[in-house]
Amino acid sequence: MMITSAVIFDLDGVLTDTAEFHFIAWQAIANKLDITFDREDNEKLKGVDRENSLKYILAKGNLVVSTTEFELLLKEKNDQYLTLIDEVNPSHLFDGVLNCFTVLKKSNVKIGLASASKNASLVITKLGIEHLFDFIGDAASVANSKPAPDIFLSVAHGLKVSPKNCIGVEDAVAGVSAIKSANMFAVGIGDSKVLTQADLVFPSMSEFDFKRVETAFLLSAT
Ligand code: B16
Ligand code: MG
Repeated sequence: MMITSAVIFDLDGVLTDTAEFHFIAWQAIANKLDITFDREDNEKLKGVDRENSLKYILAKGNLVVSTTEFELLLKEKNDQYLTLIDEVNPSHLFDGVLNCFTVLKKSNVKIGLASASKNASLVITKLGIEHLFDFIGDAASVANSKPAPDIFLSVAHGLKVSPKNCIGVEDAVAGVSAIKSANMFAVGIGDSKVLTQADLVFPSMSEFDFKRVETAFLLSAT
């Protein structure tokens, strides 16, 4: 019988909503460059790392900048993002997350974090849940960002479990692709019409039902 060794969570859009802060910070950069950047654009950047997000914005504006300017823009965006997330506190944790973690701990299932954000540890600390993780992945230390499987595989390695015994939880299309490329069972949080690659989708974390996840996981392996 297959046993779930670990559940590996994405951060933004699964445990909390930092997308609005990314949006405000990227829009300020885009405005400065005279490039239109709306919420539709922001949706496309969910799960996409900082460098590739800036590349997307520059391509949208048909703009080419020097390496120095590129680095300065990344720093400016991140400085503003850090100012914005200063207000993050435990009340920003999505409903259902603490309950889900309690169920996993009772079931002896390890908990990992696989975020594309280099600020993930800071956000997790501000949310007051750092102590609940068995391993927190480091986005800065992996070669390829989502949809590549690297961050999910590095977290499985850090947790000392086999990827085939892991379940990944993601809200972004690129993130679900990363989980599937890592050969893990993918749980999507959001719209099943959007997260078509996911093995199972819940509209939000408050509907996450570990029994249903395990049953579907077992069935998928037979
Ligand atoms: P940073 P996730 C991702 O977090 C966000 O969805 C994405 O919008 C952001 O650009 C990326 O982190 C990088 O964040 O600039 O803080 O390193 O969804 O993978 O938890
Ligand atoms: Mg996400």
